[in-house]
Amino acid sequence: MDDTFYITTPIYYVNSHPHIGHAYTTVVTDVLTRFHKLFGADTYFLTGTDEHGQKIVESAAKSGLQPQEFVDRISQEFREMWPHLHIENDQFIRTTDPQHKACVQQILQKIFDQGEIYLKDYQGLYCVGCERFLDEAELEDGNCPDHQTPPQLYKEQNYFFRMSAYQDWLLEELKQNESWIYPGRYRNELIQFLQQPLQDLCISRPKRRLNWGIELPFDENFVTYVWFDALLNYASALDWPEGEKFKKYWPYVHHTIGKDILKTHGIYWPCMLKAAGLPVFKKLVVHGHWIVGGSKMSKSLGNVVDPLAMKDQLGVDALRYFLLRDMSFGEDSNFTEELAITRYNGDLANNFGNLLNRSISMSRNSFEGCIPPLAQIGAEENNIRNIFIQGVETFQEYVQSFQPHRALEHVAWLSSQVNKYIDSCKPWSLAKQPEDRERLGTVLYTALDLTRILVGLLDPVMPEKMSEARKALGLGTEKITFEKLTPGLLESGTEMPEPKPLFPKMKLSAEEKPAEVTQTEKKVSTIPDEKKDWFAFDDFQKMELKVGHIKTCRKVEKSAKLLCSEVDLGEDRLRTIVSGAAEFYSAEEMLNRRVLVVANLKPVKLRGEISEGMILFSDDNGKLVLIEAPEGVNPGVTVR
Ligand code: ME8
Repeated sequence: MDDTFYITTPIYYVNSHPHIGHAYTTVVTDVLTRFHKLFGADTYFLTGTDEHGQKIVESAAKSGLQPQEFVDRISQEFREMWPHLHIENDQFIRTTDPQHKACVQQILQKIFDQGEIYLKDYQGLYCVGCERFLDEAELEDGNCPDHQTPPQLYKEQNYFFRMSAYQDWLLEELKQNESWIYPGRYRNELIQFLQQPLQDLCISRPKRRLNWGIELPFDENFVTYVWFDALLNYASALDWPEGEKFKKYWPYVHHTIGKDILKTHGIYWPCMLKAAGLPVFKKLVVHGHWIVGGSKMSKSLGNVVDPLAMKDQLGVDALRYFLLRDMSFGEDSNFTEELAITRYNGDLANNFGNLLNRSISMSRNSFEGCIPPLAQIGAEENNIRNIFIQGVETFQEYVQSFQPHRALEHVAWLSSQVNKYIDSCKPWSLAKQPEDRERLGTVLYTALDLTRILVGLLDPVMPEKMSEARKALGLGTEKITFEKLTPGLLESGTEMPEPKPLFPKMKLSAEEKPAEVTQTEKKVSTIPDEKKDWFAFDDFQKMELKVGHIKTCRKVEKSAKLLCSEVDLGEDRLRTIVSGAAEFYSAEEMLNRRVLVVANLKPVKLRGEISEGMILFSDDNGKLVLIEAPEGVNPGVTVR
């Protein structure tokens, strides 16, 4: 194992809020960093945000903000999210950082001076979601396969990087270096892709179409293509070319990415590095996607899971554990609240948590609150100690081969071995016979000692919970070093405080509150800064929501915003309801719509009109869209 380890996450687009997919990549990267630290490596962990390009400009415009203000805001959300998830990154880079921009320009100039960038007329199909030109062959029914939208046809003059010149070299590298891309099937995918001629890469956008980007150093009429800009963050963050960090960490660079950006990282990036005269990355580590409700999470599908909501429900460390344990690295995996809670109850509450709790309780009860003395160890102790010595090695191998799910599966297995050992030695029976006291001490010592090793192995995944576990074992707050993860090093006689369950069993809220489960899964991330101000179901019951039918509608005089509607709610009269939607809907457009109405809102007077209820709209950063009731539902029907 190298004693230096540099690892990066993708830098995330700031066109939408952080979701559980971003959280997964960042948690995996954090955990891998912490493990390498545990194994004694000097580590560096980089994450950040990708802030240029057409997608960002379009999102900023939708929010009614200037691009800079918009990216500042969302980038801050990512930055603030990570400590909530116990992420300890060494650096957070933004592609709008001046130092990054200078680095991009310097590298572009270098490649341009080498004659590997040229200008030509171009026509291509551009997917804004992917921020790249697509080949015709990639389209499915004329749509981008990832975004299900048709690409836009652009005809323009642009600068191109002679990527095709690197095809043979890249193919050879991929064939020679079997462990370069992990898991191997992604390497095969890249090799397969390179069976077709590699096209040169369009690396500019004319400013008249897009001016939110890094200006090309050799032509002020163009900005840099967002992927060419973004990929270079991995080097610019280390102060390429002369920075100390660059010299120290670059030879050990590992990139963690989702499979959606395999091509940019596995094709564009090595070619760019080669052209810039930089050594290529050491390893590209590719994971699959979290699937929610049968599809990859996406804002447009409305199936985005908010990491903070999930963290509030499960606890941060248990969420981290679930993410790592349940996704076989490289494969897609389903995300449901039910799976998360089942995993929590199985591995954490029933297996590991129970082991910790019962070992401490039994020891405290029989040995005056202290870790028992270790007497003669027998065949059972030797056996389980050997399992652990081998187990720690196996665990390390899994981590170093980027199989965190396997590593955690192995810990769960080790934990169940100790539980079995306790069950077979029956300390509760030994406690009844004074002549078995030495044996009792040995059994309980062994259980506690091996639990200590598990705590050390789980610390990178659940740092806060394992700090509590160390305190519970009387070990103090200091982390257990890797050399100490071997049996027999627990100190007898150490006092242990009364244990509190570390992972109290959780109820599946699906059994009790099915509506809430669906809501959590389908919720669009809102990233609240503070804990949510939840209100009880009984309070919700107080609200009368009804289907209404708009019979008349007019603009309220001398008001730019207000519309006044007469609404049929299935009562013997029509209600007058005032809405602040005149900027988005004309009175004619409102007429005859079936809408959702809060029917028991206290009447108020607005600009002289009495309003007896509220018509519901979605409010997308100030843009109101009417929420309509389904066809065929009669006025007055209750909504819940
Ligand atoms: O692609 N499951 O940014 P991005 C698992 N800016 N991981 C997921 C996921 C899901 N459903 N959805 C997203 C970009 N991710 C570029 C990267 S790097 C130089 C530029 C994670 O905000 C996963 O790591 O679209 C994926 O590769 C990344 O977020 C895409 O983030």
